[in-house]
Amino acid sequence: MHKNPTSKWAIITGATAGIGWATAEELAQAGFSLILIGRRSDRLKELRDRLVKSSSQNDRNQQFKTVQLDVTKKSQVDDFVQAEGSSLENVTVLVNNAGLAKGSDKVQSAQLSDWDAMIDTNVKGLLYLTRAVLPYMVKNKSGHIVNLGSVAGRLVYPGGAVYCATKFAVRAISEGLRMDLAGSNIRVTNIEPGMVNSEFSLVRFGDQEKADKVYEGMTPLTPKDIAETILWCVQRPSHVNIQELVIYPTDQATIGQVNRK
Ligand code: NDP
Ligand code: 8X3
Repeated sequence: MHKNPTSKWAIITGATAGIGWATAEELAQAGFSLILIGRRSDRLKELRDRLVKSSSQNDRNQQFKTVQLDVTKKSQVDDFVQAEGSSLENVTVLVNNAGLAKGSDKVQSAQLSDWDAMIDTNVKGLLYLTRAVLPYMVKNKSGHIVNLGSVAGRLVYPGGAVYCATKFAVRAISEGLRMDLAGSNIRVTNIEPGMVNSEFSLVRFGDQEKADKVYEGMTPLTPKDIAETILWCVQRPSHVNIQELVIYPTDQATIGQVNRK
């Protein structure tokens, strides 16, 4: 793949913010070389620079590669696979994190473009990357797919029909993958967080004030909380597969029930 690679390579989609960024930092700290995917090239560069700096301080033989890519664009995923070629054999972990909610309108008044964005990113993008990387993992008889589901993949709330549907889909895909991959020694984990203070609500509402209100008076999870959880799942012995992991802030009992000061 690259000169003097470490044996552990992970791909993280949506590495330019929030959970993906924090996961890159955790995995790098644990010695992984990384392929970092996202649409914002300035953020990818900033993240790479940070990782390179801290890894050289640790004197580690790690590599960090950035790929500006929109996971909803199959042609871009194809180009990525083509460019990487058989070097994808070195990838042991795929973190399918890129995802978003757009709006919270009722079905009868929602924007169709919001639905397209959520379905294309959260479901189709996840599938494109998974399909691209899996054959190499199957050949190696080893690998770990970590999907970012959500508590919204277990419960539906008003104004969340389509976002929830995409996360229910992530859960179904994770379960189906485990069945299809039985005997392949490949693990599939579905991480299902509650409220995490990232750019998620800003992207959803397009308004910082509205986004801040979501977490007002309560203590949400941080992206680092989720990243540490992902690393823990990945670091279990290979015979242990954390299939699903639901993680809420202590201040959130369930969707819609939040303790606010
Ligand atoms: P952020 O908005 O902070 O980060 C989302 C990331 O996804 C960004 O790096 C963004 O990068 C990337 N992304 C979005 N669309 C695309 C695309 N088409 N192609 C490539 N990358 C894309 O949100 P979070 O970190 O909170 O979200 C990460 C995941 O966690 C999502 O799947 C989300 O649904 C899930 N989740 C979040 C929760 C929360 O409360 N925050 C709770 C439960 C689950 P860029 O814009 O540069 O492409
Ligand atoms: C994000 C969690 O409750 O905002 O997946 O839908 S929620």
